[in-house]
Amino acid sequence: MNKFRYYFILIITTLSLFSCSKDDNAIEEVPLRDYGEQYAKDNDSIEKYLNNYYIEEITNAPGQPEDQDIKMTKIPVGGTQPSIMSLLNSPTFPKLLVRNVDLDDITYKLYYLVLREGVGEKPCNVDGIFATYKGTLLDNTVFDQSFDPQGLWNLDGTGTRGVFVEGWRQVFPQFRTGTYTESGLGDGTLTYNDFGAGVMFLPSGLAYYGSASGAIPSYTPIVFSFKLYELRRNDFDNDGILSYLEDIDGDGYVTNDDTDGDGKPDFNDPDDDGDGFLTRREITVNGKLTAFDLIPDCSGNTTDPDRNKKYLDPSCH
Ligand SMILES: [Ca+2]
Ligand SMILES: [Ca+2]
Ligand SMILES: [Ca+2]
Ligand SMILES: [Ca+2]
Repeated sequence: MNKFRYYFILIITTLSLFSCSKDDNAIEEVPLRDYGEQYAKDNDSIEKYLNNYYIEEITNAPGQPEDQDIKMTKIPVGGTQPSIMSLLNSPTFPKLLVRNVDLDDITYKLYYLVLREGVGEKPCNVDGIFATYKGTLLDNTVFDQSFDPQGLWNLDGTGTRGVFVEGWRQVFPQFRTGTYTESGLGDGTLTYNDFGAGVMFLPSGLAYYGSASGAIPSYTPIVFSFKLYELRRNDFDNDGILSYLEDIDGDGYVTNDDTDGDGKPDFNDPDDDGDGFLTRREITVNGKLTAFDLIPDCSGNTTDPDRNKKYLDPSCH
């Protein structure tokens, strides 16, 4: 079960005009809907949107806050505008892509639009990201937005700006940050260019599912357009190895890498190789953490790029 998923208890207060009943106040745990059935409905709604809406405009304004803003509009009756769905796997940008996400015993098709990939680094799925976004329902009603490029969101779910939407963790690792420079105004204003920008179309199972959130009703698919400006590397388990460096298979996601097979992925396991010695202790020499690139294998080798670093080697500590 996904550790970031949370559940809720709906408290139902029954008010009776005939107040003698012992059942006046009952607390009832409402079971969540079947994930597969709900996903089928959500996917229908999302695909209908993708087939019936087109991209009316993508703002091209380098260095301006509105750069890469997108306006998606319903195709009018008789209209010949190409639908968003017609951009599926397009060789040019904007392109619509699909990512398969296995969760809750089903495989979600996660549609996302790439307006621009970005030129910088990719966040892993538990890093911090500096991003702006606009969230809408499938009728284009805006439920939330943030315009601050220096707003930090923690994909690992920690802190006051921890992200609880699984779709964000799935989509952001497919994009890159951009570049920024001082605006020259001397007031600390930054000008951003070439950042990653896109739109994600999330079934409720990859968003808030059975929980209503603000203006989002429960069991509702949602859409986020977003811009990824910068990132911050996290060390979720504080073992001295940044989370993104615990991505052993290099796919950009650290939740599927578990060196000792104990069910706790390396990014969330303080003893990665399960030898009983904490990773942090294995990479500390004379009270100082060894730089990641210089961590030796069991023989002391620090240069072979294919060496098995000692904190991942259970026969060595
Ligand atoms: Ca770590
Ligand atoms: Ca991985
Ligand atoms: Ca483990
Ligand atoms: Ca260890």
